[in-house]
Amino acid sequence: MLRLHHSPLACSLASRLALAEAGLPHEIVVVRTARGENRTPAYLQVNPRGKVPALQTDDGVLTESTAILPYIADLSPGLLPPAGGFARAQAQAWLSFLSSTVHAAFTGALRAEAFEGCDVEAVRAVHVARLQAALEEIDAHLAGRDHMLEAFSACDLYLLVFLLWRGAPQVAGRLTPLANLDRFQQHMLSRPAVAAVMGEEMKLMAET
Ligand SMILES: N[C@@H](CCC(=O)N[C@@H](CS)C(=O)NCC(=O)O)C(=O)O
Repeated sequence: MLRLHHSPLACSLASRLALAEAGLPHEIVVVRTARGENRTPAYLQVNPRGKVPALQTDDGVLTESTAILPYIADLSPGLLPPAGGFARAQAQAWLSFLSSTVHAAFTGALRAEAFEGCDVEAVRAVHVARLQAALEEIDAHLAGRDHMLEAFSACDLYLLVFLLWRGAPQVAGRLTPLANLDRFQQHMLSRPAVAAVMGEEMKLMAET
């Protein structure tokens, strides 16, 4: 049985959505980072980095969204192009961009106070600018298309999570609205599996 360690609306949501879209049997273990549950000795045994997602498999624990998403896709063909070809490499390039550029910019913008000894507003402004540039690039890519790749994929699920983060109070009103991203977000939220997971996420958030 796959067990996903997940915090509500965190980046681990992409892995949760992928498991749901894949229709794979799995269990969600809620680790609320806002309550420090990712720093408990028990969780550090699962992931010594104290981060979500962590996916427990029969072969061991897998961390990092850019590894977990392809792992899930390979268990249930259809979520990414087949491994070994150029299309899969292109998908991997988008996953890497989302992780190393979009997620990193969000981290700086949402948690600017974590940059010790730096001016919080200056840190936030730099990261919001990087975020805006990255989102504009993806918005341009989505012009005239419904998906990041030729068809629906795990890349879309990963992107959706970051689009949802645009509503966080630290960045709300500081990012220029982008029409293709907004259209994409609505389209993704209308997928039945995504809508079902988002309903569960809202319940978890209400309990947080
Ligand atoms: N590169 C990792 C990043 C994981 C990550 O930063 N997770 C955040 C939630 S979005 C987390 O666990 N934060 C808790 C903390 O840093 O205390 C991935 O993509 O899986």
